[in-house]
Amino acid sequence: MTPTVLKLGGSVITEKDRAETLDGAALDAAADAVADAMENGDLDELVLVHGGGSFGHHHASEAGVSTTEGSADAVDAVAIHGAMKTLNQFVLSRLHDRGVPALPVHPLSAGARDADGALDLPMSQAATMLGEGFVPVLHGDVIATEGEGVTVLSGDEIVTTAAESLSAERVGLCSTVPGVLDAEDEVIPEITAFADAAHALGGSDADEDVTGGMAAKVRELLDLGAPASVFGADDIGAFLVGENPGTTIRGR
Ligand code: IP8
Repeated sequence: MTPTVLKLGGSVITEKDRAETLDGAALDAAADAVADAMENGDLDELVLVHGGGSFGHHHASEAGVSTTEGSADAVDAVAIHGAMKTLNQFVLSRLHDRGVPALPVHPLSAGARDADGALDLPMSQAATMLGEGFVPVLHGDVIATEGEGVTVLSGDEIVTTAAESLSAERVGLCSTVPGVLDAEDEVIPEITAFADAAHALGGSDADEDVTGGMAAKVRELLDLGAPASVFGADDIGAFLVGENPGTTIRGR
């Protein structure tokens, strides 16, 4: 099994500045690219992950919940989780419209974090789904966290966990920018150590993103066994057919 793991950034598929608003055209284009790659036999196995955009981040920021600040309020937790399930349903239905056999995996019901922040997110559902020809679709979520109630689990952390557990061959992060940008806003083609890009990496460009920006992504991707690509929405198709658009991050 050599799956490809692709994350659709929440800012790509939603209007990030308006609460719970989908970017339908962007999601359609992403779903087209996935359907084309599967139909043409370019993909062996695919795991999709999507972020929160104006669904999860809006509710998380209202409730004051982040990856480190928890909440013991079940109503707040369900508001965040419910918004993410709504977004997940949009993603699934656009994929189903194109014949992609997508199935949801909701992290809140699957995993937990211990008091040291270590994530336990079993991938047996996703692995079995892949074996049965499905495309598992995971999403950023809230997750039960020892000593904190629930905290936010970002899609990026799911990507790295899924990539390691499922021995992914390739990892792609589709973002609102065409790659990791240098000080002149040019795409850095390859990063093999954080120092390659440290001077150019700032925080996230949206105030309500509670899970950190490009710097955090690069650090996590450098730790992966598989090469990872960071690219913009126009390059989803190129990535899925095996090209290396945007920035390629190879840590090991
Ligand atoms: O957009 C965050 O996922 P991300 C999900 O991948 C929530 O950081 C619930 C805010």
